[in-house]
Amino acid sequence: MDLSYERQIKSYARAGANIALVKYWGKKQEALKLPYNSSLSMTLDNLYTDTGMCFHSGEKDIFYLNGKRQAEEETEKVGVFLEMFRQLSGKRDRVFISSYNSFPTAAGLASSASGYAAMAAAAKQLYHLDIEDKDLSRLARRGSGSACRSLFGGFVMWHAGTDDESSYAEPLAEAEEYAMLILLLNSEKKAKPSTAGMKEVVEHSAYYPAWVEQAAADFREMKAAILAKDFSRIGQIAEANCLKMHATTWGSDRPFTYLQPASLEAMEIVRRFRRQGTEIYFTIDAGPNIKVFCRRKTLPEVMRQMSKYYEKDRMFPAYAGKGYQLKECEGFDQR
Ligand code: 2P0
Repeated sequence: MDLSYERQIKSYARAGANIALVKYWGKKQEALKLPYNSSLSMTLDNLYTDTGMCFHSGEKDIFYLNGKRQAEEETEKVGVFLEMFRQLSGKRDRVFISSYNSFPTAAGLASSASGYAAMAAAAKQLYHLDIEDKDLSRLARRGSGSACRSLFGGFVMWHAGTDDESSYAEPLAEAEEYAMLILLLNSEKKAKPSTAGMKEVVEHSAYYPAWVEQAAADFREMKAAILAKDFSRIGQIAEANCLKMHATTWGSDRPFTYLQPASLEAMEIVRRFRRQGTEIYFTIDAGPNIKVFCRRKTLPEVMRQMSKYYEKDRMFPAYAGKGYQLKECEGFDQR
C-alpha cells in the first residue's frame, strides 16, 4: 500500500488552525467532548491542514499524515471518527486519507483542530452528506474539541452547550484587522497531551471550579470586546484568560506546567514591548510556545523587533483565515 491512492483522491478540504483567546479547558463529558466552558478563537490563514480522501476496496482505513503512513492507533482513532459519517450515509466502504499540515505537527500549534476540521469537511463531501455547517461543527468536535472552531473563519465561538445538539461552533465576526505571531520556542512533542492535562485538572485541581466561572465571564466580555472592535480589551482578556488556564495546572494535587523558562522569558518580552509603546499581547496553549496577538498593521514591525530575540525560522506570522474550503478533484497533485 502506498501513496499512489493520492491520484484517486476525489474529495479535498482545507481548514485553518485556530488559536483560542478564551480557552477550551476541561470536559464534562469525555466521549462526546462536551466542554465545561464556551471558548472563542481566531482562525489563521497560513497554518492549515489539507486533507484528501477516496474510497478503497480494502478492509481497513488507511491514514497518511505528511506523506507518512500512520500507525494502527492513530488510524483507528480516525476510523472511529469516520464511523459517524458511515452511519449517516449508510456507505460502509473504507477510506484512504492523506493529510498535510503546513506547520509542525503536535507542537502546541493546534494541528488536531485543523486536522479534524479538514477531515470532517472532506468526509462531508466524500459521503455526499447534506448537512449544515453547524452540524458539521458538532461532528468535527467529536474528533477533537477545538476542531469545531476551525471550520469557520475570523473570530469563532464554540458554545459549550449541555448535550451533543447544543455544543457547536459558529462565526462571531471577521478578524481582518488583527494578526498572530507564533513563536515556536520548543518543537518537541509535549510530554502531557492537552486531553490528559485537562482531565487531570478537572479531577484534581482546586482551581478548576474557579476556572469554569472565570471562563464564562471572559467569554461574555470577549464577545463584547470583539463586537466593539476594542483591540486592547481583546488582548487584555486573552492574556489574563490563558494565565487562569495555566493556573489550574499549578493548583492540581499532582501539579504540572506546560510553561518552560523560555515561555516566561517570551511573556516578559511581550510586556516589555507594551511598556515601550508597541501594543501586543500573548496567549499560550497546552505547550510552551507563545502566540502574540497584534494589530494587522503592526505585524511587520513586531516581527522585525522580535527577530532580535528569535530566529526567523521560529516565527510563524498569520492573519485571519477563512472557513473551510472544499474542492472536488482528480488526485491530490492538483492541489
Ligand atoms: C483551546 N486547547 O481552546 C485549548 C487551549 C489547548 C489549550 O483545544 O481532547 O486537542 O481532542 O478535545 O481540542 C486542545 O485540545 O482536545 C485545546 P480534545 P483538543 O484551543
